[in-house]
Amino acid sequence: MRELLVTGGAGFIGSNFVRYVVNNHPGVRVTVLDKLTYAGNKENIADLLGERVKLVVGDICDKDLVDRLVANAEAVVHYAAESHNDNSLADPEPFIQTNIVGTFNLIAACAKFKVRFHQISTDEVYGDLPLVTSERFTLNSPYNPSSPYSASKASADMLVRAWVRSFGLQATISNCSNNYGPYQHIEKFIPRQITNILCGRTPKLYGDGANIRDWLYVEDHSRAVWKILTAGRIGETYLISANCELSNLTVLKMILKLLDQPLDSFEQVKDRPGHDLRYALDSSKLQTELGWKPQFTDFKRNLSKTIAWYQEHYQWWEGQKEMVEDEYFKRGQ
Ligand code: NAD
Ligand code: TDX
Repeated sequence: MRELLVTGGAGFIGSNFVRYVVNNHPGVRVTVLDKLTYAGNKENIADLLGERVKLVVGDICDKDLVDRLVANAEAVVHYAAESHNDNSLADPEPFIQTNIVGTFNLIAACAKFKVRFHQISTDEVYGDLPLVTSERFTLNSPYNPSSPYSASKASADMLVRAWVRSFGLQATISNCSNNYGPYQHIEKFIPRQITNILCGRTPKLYGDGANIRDWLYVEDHSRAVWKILTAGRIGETYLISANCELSNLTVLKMILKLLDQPLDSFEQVKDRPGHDLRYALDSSKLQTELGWKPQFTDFKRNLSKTIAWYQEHYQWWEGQKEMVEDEYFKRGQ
């Protein structure tokens, strides 16, 4: 793998992956294809741009551009997406375009030019689990998405599977749990609460905060994707998780404590419609077959590192804060 095309490489997880590749796999060159939507930021990869990393600003829905770039790649790692559930409830249309039509363009081009494809997906395609069980989603769990976002990701995964079977697409899929770490957009739960506190706003908890998410530090995700890309079996799906289940209330209280705030200094706001209760994934196939193990397993320590990153990068997020919070305010959140 010497020539990678990384879609969405200027977003949160994509930019962390590009950084991981540059730091750990010399000899690999990366072309990032990113539309630079509100969620994409050239700054995320600015220090990497040069001989090994190029940025093409463009849309995965642009067939001609996708064909041109895929024809020159050895593999495509597909991160580009509209990624926020709340936005998909307010305006689903861009999710259908980017997540479904955009993925279709990429896999059609990869099949045409015989280029290896890796689909980045989410645990949310499986729907949710009850709060009080030890059950986890496995590769046998049926797809049962709840929101327009997760339905669009599920649709994209299904297209990839069909292209593997019908057109011989050389593809793998990974479904990952909730990521956290540097460069995550401040619309998402953890950075929203950190930056709320840093700029004197009250943290906002949906409903009673009992909902559970399964947290993974973003660098562990990058290592897993590299393993699957280079050693995964074609046509297979791998689930990525570090078994770090925490309720939203627990995470919020950890953030408050790490920032020396009273533990009750948050506001309960309107719950998300259709709010998934609990996610949990069984990643044993990735662990036993490909030898991946999460390395960043101390959640409190990595949360603290993440808080420090937002403290040290005010200029990265403060320009967007008011706009993001105005949107939430309009939705009662
Ligand atoms: P993000 O919103 O931070 O980044 C998405 C990137 O895609 C941005 O840079 C944006 O500009 C780009 N993009 C959007 N539409 C595009 C288009 N039409 N053409 C080209 N580029 C476009 O998202 P993220 O949180 O980094 O998620 C990346 C991927 O990982 C997504 O596919 C998401 O479904 C998946 N995922 C995310 C999580 C998570 O916890 N955030 C967990 C599992 C899977
Ligand atoms: O202000 C908030 N208060 C709150 O209580 C926000 C923004 C969220 N929440 C809750 C909703 C969820 O239960 O926190 C939890 C996490 O919310 P998000 O950060 O919006 O993530 P989630 O909806 O779980 O989806 C994430 O993980 C799976 C990513 O955004 C998806 O792209 C990924 O597929």
